[in-house]
Amino acid sequence: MGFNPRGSARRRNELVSREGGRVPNPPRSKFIKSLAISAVLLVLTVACSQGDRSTWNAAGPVADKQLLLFNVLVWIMAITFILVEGVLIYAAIRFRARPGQERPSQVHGNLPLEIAWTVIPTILIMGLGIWSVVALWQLDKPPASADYVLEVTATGHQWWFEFEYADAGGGKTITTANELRVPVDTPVQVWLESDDVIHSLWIPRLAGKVDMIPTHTNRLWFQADSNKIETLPATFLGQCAEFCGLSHALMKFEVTVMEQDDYDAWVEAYGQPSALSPQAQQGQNVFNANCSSCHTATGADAAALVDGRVAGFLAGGNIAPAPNLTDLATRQKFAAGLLDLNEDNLRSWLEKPDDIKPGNYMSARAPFYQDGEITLSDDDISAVIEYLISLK
Ligand code: HEC
Ligand SMILES: [Cu+2]
Repeated sequence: MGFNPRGSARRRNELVSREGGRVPNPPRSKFIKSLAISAVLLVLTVACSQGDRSTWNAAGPVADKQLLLFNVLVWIMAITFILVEGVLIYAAIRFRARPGQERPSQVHGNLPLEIAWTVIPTILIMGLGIWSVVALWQLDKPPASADYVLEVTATGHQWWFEFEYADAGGGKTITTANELRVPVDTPVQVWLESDDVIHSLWIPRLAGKVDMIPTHTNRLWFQADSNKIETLPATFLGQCAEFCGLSHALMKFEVTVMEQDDYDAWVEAYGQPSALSPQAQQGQNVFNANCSSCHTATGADAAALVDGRVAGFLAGGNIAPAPNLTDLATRQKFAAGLLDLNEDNLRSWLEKPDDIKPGNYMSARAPFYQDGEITLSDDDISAVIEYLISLK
């Protein structure tokens, strides 16, 4: 038999404590602890809803639709929960067993009640279900009535985002990283892919979260509405929303919403060679010798380079898929939205990328890193930084 009187006697003795005093009641301190943890979690969740990453601050039709669906679901669920639990708690207290009480009258069945609590939930669940499915279809692709849709392919990499525009405007192909630029009031269709593991694209104020799955293309669309944005250009924060490894939490990006004219100017300027200072020219040589096996800095990636990188990645060689740096100096941030773009931060990134992004595939694979520290000379580092900040 499972019952062990000696064991439980020993346990009871321990509760009276070695000093002979009474031990505090454990369930109660547990209750206080969980109350404290809940309070902290509540504060944290509230903090999450602040600022540029708040889903409650929708800035376009897709985010609006998601928010409405969310609000209606949550309110219906909250009201149902409070009603049902309220009646349950009331009944449990009001009709609890009392000493000396007689056996209460036994009731069997109540047809009107039973019909009501079958029909009401059925209507609620069917209604919400149909609405959710219709919303899902609508969130997939832009309305057919749109006369222009910008198409972008977003690829998730450990741990950064690549954005390719097959036609960014005027037939120009653009590849960039970690900053998605779009014109305001324009529907954007995003094709979602992954190069390694599953990631998820999420721009809380605009759209998301949809998984980026290797060998399978998903899609979402969004639009930023000028009447919901105070000033342009406006920045919307994005984040990978599917755990994808060591630096997942550091895998961010930005969506920059621009006036059409500013966007067109960016497309126009992309990849145009700019005049380099002598130091930047030296930097270009350093770049070509050390960095261009993984990075491109002159226009969209050549297909051969992409294939070579993927092959090298699979073979575990000295190369890895890496952000296209052609327009690096026009970005506000780099290293997947982590650092402001300036010379000091570029230096920190180059010198010890692991301090910024643990497990990154730059210091893991580039031959000029030893134990995560750069072996290039100070002179070369300064020169390559000068080159990087001339990439516009
Ligand atoms: C082995 C391939 C490889 C080599 C060689 C390499 N990098 Fe990288 N680099 C990467 C990868 C991968 C990332 C993305 C890391 C991440 O965000 O997780 C990266 C990120 C960067 C970034 C940030 C880009 C962005 O859009 O956020 C800069 C800047 C950069 N590298 C500069 C350089 C320079 C300069 C050199 C040469 C001195 C170099 N890299 C050599 C693979 C490489
Ligand atoms: Cu991730």
